Amino acid sequence: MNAATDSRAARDDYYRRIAPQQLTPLWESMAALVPEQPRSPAVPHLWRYDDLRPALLESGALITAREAVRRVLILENPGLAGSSAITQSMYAGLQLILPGEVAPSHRHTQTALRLIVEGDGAYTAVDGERVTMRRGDFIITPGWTWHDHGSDADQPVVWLDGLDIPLVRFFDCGFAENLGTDTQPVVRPEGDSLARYGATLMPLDFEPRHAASPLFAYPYERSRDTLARLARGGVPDACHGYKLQFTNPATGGPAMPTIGAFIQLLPQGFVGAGYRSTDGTVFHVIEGRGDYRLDDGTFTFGPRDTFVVPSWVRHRLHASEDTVLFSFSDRPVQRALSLWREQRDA
Ligand code: 1HN
Repeated sequence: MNAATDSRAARDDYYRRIAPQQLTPLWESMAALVPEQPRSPAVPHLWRYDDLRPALLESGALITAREAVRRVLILENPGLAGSSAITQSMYAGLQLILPGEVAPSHRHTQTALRLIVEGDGAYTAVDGERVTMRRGDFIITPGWTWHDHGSDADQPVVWLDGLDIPLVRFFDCGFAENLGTDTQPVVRPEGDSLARYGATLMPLDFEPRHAASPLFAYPYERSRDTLARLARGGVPDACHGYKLQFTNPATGGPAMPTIGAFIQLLPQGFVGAGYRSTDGTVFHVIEGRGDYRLDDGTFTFGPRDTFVVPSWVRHRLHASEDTVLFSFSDRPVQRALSLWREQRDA
């Protein structure tokens, strides 16, 4: 027996003997515990809306929104099977509500966002105010605020949900409760928060009720117009085209404390430079077509598709038409903890 096999056998024997004491040797796992750079188990993936839409609509005949509480198909990352996660920290799903249905009021410590994918005329109520949802609108549900959804539309309405579920699970700080009624009392008229907080004006007596934006609905009409004006007036970023962050107007910071949300315009013919960042990011195509190129493959996207780029995976965005992408990630958390990094090829 040579020295190497002898030490291997001796070490394995040692590991077996210490295991019952819940002890393991750091030197066997050090490189994996402290990698030289992120190597996410999450993988890039694209969900083509036209392909999944039949299954989503079929769920409408299987269960009501009331029985389901939320009738959602989870977009689970193929590299994170069983976790209900699309990145290590974020959850995403597509929610269906049919004409006349109600998704009953509840609240939880998880923060949620919605991006309306298909159909106009459903509504969501958040913290005493109702807003009608239209395609492309961005809506937030701050943690621990009552929220319920309903639909007066004459067709199915679908939106993308993004929540910080894996992050809250990691910290073991999830709480939830049902209001016990379908809908919460609506105490302010529709459009109230947009008027108060969405017009570069703030009430003098404004006191934050939580860390998230007091403006809870960001109409697509406005963000689309802003992007169009930016594109007329300036030069696109080499990696991102024209990209903006949804902000909390009271702070200028991100709209939610745990989730960063962004919207960007890639003009027709845009060929983005390589980019990677430590915040694994979920993209949703509001309009347009293009592809994102990875070092080892290309995904082609069209309207209403959703795709994910994990942490530190280099990618380049190309647009064959004027394209508007919505995206979200855990960037505010990483930045608050001084962990966030990015690398640009240009
Ligand atoms: C939730 O409350 C909603 O309010 C959507 O629409 C998805 C996933 C897990 C837990 C709560 C919603 C959710 C959720």
